[in-house]
Amino acid sequence: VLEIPEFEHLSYEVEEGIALVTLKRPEALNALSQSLLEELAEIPELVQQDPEVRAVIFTGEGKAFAAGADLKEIAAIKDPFMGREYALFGQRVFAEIAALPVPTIAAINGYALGGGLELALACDLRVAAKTAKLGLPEVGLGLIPGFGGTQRLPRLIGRGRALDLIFTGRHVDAEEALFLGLVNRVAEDALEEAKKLAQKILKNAPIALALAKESVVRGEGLDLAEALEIEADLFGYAAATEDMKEGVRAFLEKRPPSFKGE
Ligand code: CO8
Repeated sequence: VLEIPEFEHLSYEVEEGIALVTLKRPEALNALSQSLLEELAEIPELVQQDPEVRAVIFTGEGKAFAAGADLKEIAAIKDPFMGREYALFGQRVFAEIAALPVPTIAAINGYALGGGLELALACDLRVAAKTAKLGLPEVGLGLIPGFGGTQRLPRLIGRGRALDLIFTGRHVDAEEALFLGLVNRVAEDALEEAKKLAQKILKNAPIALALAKESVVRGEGLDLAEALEIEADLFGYAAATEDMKEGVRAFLEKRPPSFKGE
């Protein structure tokens, strides 16, 4: 039986294969305090221990997804070593989220700024509410993005577009975020739309989903020839699954497939 810890700053619920992680510090616009980050750090293990969980959605309570790292704590950083440790801690937490084998979606219900946007960038997909505002305002505070933003944003939307956001620190609305490729979908209700997207994804073969993600993630940063070899290896694994036989048989028999994750 899985022990779900008592969280103070977030909630964790699993429903129909989807784990929902809700940041709960609405009084501080879900600013990522050290204690909130420590709780977030427990999520990847919880997800991986539970075979029922086939997708994860991150969202925020109230009017923000997360308005960044906690500026009261940042104000206490005294020297470069402390700053570096602080950045490394957040980076490690987000790297573990990014490395989850199941699809992850950020349901951006409101502000996603600084560390908040960096959490969304560590997810595979992003769905924004029409009223959401996204940005990396760090340079306006004399800082730079430190939880992965200078690396994940240019990889996602390209260097020029990323540097526009990083240099100006401006907030972009959902419509512009969609145009930039920063979010995948815009909807009235980000969480509802994220759930629909997860349900659609979960109709597909689970091993194939994990292998597809692995191929994309491992290929990043490699040259094309090496990355294509990884794709071929992983394609081989997928082709040897029971689900592959079922998927192809179902197509030929003109019926929906019934995948077992085998
Ligand atoms: N940290 C702490 N508290 C916050 C934060 C935050 N990031 N954001 C908002 N709050 C608090 C406010 O202080 C306020 O508290 P109180 O009611 O006690 O005064 C409460 O949340 C509500 O906020 P506002 O009254 O400001 O709400 P508005 O609707 O007027 O404005 C904004 C909303 C525009 C989102 C505004 O709150 C804002 O600009 N927040 C700061 C956004 C920001 O700059 N984020 C980036 C932080 S830096 C960062 O994330 C770096 C990550 C990498 C770190 C690595 C470093 C080594």
